[in-house]
Amino acid sequence: MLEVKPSWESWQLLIKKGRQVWAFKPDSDDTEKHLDNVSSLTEADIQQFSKDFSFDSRNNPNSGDNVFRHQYYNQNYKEFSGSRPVLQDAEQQKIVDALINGINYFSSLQNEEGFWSGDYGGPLFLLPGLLIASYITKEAFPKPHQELMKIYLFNHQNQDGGWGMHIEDDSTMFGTVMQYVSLRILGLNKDDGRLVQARRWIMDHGGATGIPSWGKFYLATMNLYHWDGFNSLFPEMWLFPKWLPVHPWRYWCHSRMVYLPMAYCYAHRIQVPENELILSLRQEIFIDEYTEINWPKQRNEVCEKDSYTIQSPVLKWMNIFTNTYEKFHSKWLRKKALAYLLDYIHAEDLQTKYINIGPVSQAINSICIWHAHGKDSDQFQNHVNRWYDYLWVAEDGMKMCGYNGSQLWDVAFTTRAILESDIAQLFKPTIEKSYRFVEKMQILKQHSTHEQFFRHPSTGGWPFSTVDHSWPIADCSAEGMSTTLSIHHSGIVKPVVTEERLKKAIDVILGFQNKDGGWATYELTRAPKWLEKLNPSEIFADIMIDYSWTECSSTCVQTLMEALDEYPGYKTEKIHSAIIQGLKFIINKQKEDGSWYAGWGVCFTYATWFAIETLARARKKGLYDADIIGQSITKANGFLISKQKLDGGWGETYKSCADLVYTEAKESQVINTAWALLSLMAADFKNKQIIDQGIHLLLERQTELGDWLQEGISGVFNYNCMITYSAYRNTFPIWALNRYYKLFLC
Ligand code: LAN
Repeated sequence: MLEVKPSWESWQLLIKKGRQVWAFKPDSDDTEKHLDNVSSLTEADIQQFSKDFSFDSRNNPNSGDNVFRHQYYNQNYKEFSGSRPVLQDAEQQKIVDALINGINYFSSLQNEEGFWSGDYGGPLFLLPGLLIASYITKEAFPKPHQELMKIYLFNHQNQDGGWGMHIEDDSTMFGTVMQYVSLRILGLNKDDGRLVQARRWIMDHGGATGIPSWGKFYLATMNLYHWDGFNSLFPEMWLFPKWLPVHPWRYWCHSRMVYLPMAYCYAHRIQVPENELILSLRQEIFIDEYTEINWPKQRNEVCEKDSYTIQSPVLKWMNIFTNTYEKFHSKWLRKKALAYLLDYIHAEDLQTKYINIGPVSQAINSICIWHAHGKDSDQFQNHVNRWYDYLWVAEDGMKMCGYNGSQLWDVAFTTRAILESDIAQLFKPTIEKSYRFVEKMQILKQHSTHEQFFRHPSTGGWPFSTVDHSWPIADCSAEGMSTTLSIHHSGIVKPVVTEERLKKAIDVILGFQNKDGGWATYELTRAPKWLEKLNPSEIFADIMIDYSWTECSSTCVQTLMEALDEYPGYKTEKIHSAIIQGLKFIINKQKEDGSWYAGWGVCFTYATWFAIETLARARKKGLYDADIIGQSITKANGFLISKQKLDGGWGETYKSCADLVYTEAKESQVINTAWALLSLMAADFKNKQIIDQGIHLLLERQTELGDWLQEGISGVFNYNCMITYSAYRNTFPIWALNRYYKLFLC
């Protein structure tokens, strides 16, 4: 049995159709009733919370997802009772045993619906956004949630008193001021020693005037920053003709869906009325007297700890224009633009069943809907209901996740990892459950407002999380399809996903290919690269348009290769040419040292795995010039070997992503090791000793239960913010061991 601390037990994860919400002492397992019993928190409960959720982030700021894992393990774990392959060689037997234990352990965490829940935290600016929304709308979180949020925020305070943008980050003004304000909203006294220390950090770094623009926005809604200190968001640009390259329909959907409600709040100058807390906070976070601050001068002030991208001259000029327009704007046009923004938010709400595309837009949309329809409106209450889809409880407290989960993504990878060899036949129930889930998550219809609001065709695609979220993503669609096919081929289930549905998936994947031959995330690239010059965020790079990525392109090419085999005769020429263009794109992205840079994982080992896997498959199928592929793979192998550590493993830190250079972690990391091993094995790398050393590290690091410990963070977005993928520590070591088993042991 694993230890479940007393107060962990009072939190239960409720599941429905992929939805996952944590409920405090729930009366039933109905997700809709997760708030029914939350008033029963006692003083003793609170004390127990602070004992049971004490967490030392100096050791490792990444929690191990133990609240969920220990509960599930205790409820579901069964000794493996199937017939294990028996090998002559004791060392080899250890590898098979590690593989079986790894799958057996992880299967115990799969729920009845067939997916793996998990922590998807990491960024530290999300929870504050939601707390600010809850403060403005006076829709407070229940006490138990508030207590656990406080614990989380303190658990991630850095030694210097500040907070970073994500859990591994050094302190920044954005991180520090946002957590500081959050803690004050949650009722902490300003004289609390930890807040005093945080204030010192803020003052030592120039005060909150230098918070980056997203922070300025949140502070403005809190009446802690004058709206004059914020560059205009020019809501009228939504009324531009669609052919203009700067029309926001062309932005990357996440930027579009964040700047949309931000523009609404800006135009209405939404702000909470002054009150005691606000007046006090104004004295706590600024160096100068609040009323004396020259606000327009602060618009472009950014603390140097935060500055990641620098404002371009084009953006500066545009700001001068839009800020001037703001002074004289036409009331009629403004009204029209605001009506349009609200219609758009309504459509997004209906399309996503109020989940919304992501955590930032969910919180800001909630504010807009509250402003437009009031606290008691169904629309607002539906939003509030979905706030809980983003919250997660782990041993470091309650956090807000980067999405409403990574359900489909994790099922796809994990299932494919198990299906890598015949070992899967020993885990039929796991695969059957996965199949049920993947089948249910395919997007089969789209909302009537889809086209009107610039959505890319969805039907046949798969999302990253759940079908209710319903934004399909290029590589998630490909993963969904590949997983379905792999399960069909295993013979473990009776197929129910029809040929027609899979052909729709192929169409979706084809429809996502860009002119440059690659694949982006949710949509096609809709505007030229120079639009990036208008990126106003200061803290993220490449957020303006949806770019083609090595990882997304690789997955799509792999799935299209499978489609060729599966449905010979179906759009063969088109698929063939899409594959060739895709391969060219991938080869062109290879760096001089043989590696690929990743946009969504940490980092070079991640993208290199995707690329090699794809190129090696293309080589086997004879789909591309063998010499060119051969050279590329040889170079990539050279890169990987050069990065192997003395203990046989590989390890990168998040700095690889932010600095764009390979940054070695002090210790090897099992996830990086698994990616490197998967690549080398896919490439038929001949020096087996190197592979053996890596496999040895995976075995050494495996716990007795068959788990691996959580090490460094492994996901990223927009180069500069990191995000947790809690399933990766199991999925990828399992996958690497299983490939080794297939190639060398059976
Ligand atoms: C994700 C999560 C999944 C990820 C993959 C599918 C892994 C990737 O291959 C493509 C990009 C995608 C879909 C992705 C894009 C950016 C997201 C949505 C996230 C990292 C999860 C959270 C992040 C989102 C932008 C966070 C909110 C912050 C903003 C800057 C708006």
